[in-house]
Amino acid sequence: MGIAQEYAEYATMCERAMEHVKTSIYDYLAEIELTGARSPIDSVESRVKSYESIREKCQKKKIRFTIDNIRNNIHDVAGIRIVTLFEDDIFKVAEAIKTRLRLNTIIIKDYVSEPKDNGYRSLHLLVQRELYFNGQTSTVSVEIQIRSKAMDLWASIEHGISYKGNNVTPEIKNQFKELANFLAQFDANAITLRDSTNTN
Ligand code: 0O2
Repeated sequence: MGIAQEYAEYATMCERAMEHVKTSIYDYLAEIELTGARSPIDSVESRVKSYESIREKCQKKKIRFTIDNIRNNIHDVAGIRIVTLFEDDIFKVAEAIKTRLRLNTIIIKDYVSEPKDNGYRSLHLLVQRELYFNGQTSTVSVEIQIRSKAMDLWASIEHGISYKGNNVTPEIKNQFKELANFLAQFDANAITLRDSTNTN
C-alpha cells in the first residue's frame, strides 16, 4: 500500500475518533442548555489534516514522510477547535472535558498561562481514543484547542501572515506580540465587565 492510501485509512480512523470526542462535547453542551445557564462555548469546529498539510508538517518537523512517523510524531491529524466568549471559560470547558467526559489520557499544553514567544495563546488538550477499525484496535490522538474569540482572531491573522513560513521581520514579530498583549487585556476587561453586571 502506498503512503497516500495508508494516510487515507489513518485519516478515516482519526475522523471516527474525532466524531466520538465531538459527541461528548455536544452532550456536555446539551446538559448546560437544559439548566438554562449561559453556554461557555461559542463554537466548535473540527478538521482532519489533508494529505498535503501533513506532508508539509513532516517537512517542518524534519521527519521522513511515512505512516509510522505520522502516527508517532504528529498528534493533531484530528483537531477540534473550541472557541469561548470569555477567557476563563477556557478552563471551565477543559475541566468538563477532563472530568465529565471521561476521555482517556489527557496531555496539556497551556499557552494561555504561558503564551508562546510570538504571543500565541490557546489551551491544547491531547486526548487518546481507543478505536476498533478495520479488524483491529488502535489508539488515536485528537488535539483539542480551546481559546477565546480574541485569541482565535489573533491566531487566524497570524496564521495567514507568518505562521506558514512567510518572511517575517523582527518589527512585524513585535507588532504581533503587541497585538496579542492588547487582546489579552481585552479578554481581562471583558471578564471584569461581565462580572460587574453579574452575568454568569
Ligand atoms: P494548522 O495549519 O493550524 O493545523 P509538537 O506537539 O510540539 O510536536 P506542534 O503540533 O507543531 O508540535 O505543536 P503545537 O504547539 O501543539 O501546535 C499545534 C497547532 O497549534 C498548530 O497546528 C496550530 O494550529 C496551533 N499553533 C501553535 N502555535 C501557533 C502559532 O504560533 N500561531 C498560530 N496561528 N497557531 C499556532 P499546525 O499543524 O502547525 O497548523
